Amino acid sequence: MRITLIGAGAIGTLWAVKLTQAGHSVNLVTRGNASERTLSLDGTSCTLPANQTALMQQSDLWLICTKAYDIQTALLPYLPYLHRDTLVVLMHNGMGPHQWLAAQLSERQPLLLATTSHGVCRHRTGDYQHTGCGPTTIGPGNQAGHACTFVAEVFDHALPTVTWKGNIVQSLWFKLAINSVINPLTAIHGIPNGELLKLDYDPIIRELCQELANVMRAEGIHTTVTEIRQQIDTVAKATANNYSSMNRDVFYQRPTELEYITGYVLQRAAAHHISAPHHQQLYQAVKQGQRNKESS
Ligand code: KPL
Repeated sequence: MRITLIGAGAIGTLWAVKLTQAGHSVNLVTRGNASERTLSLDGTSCTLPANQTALMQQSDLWLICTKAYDIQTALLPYLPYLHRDTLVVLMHNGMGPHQWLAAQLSERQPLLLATTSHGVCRHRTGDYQHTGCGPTTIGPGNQAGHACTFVAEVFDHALPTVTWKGNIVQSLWFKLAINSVINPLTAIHGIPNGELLKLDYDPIIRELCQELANVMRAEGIHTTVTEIRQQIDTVAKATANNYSSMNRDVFYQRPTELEYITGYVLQRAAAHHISAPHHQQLYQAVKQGQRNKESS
């Protein structure tokens, strides 16, 4: 397939390299206007064309891997180069931006939403390392997307496992639940994901899971506290040595995805009149951590 990948950060680099290795023609949209860009993953370099509008127009699929808060700014200048038959796949942490994107596309343009649990870390040299494997789930983000189940097979061939899920919103909620526990806690305490498996963190994680179960059920997701907890523990184990993306963002004083993760949980809790004081505390604590870093 001819693929345009927007957002060659950690997850974007992983997919760009794996899709290229699987035989697809990948071109990138990056900051700046360089006509090519070299990505490095696990010691393997891969030079790909970049910022070439003709390649964007000819693409069968656009894969958007930017941070949630960057989606509008990153996409808006390039939307004129999106062919009406091109499939659009959105893959990011958090929830919210797909509603904006769906409104930009015609109803006939397939939109797919994906969520992935791979761990990738960036070394100071700018090289990326694939530090933890996890499942990827993909499914329809609009009516036209329902006909695109084959995309799961294409992605699965490049970086297994990828499964198709008709009800992708449910998977997005589970990923949101995982991120809303792992990311703020590891950012506040400055720890890798695996530390959360220690008993010290059990009481707060229990409370967070209970609040998540309340909000998710109100959103029509059938789940239990135990199921949410199991998913969090599985990801914490699989990415034990990894620092979460929010941990890195706070550490390097970059913007975080807090609004699209904890912010979204709080927004949906408020909409259902559900109290979520522990998520509220994490929200404030991450904000305070960011302020402290800025002033230090
Ligand atoms: O998605 C992640 C992130 O760091 O944002 C997890 C799965 C928690 C891996 O670190």
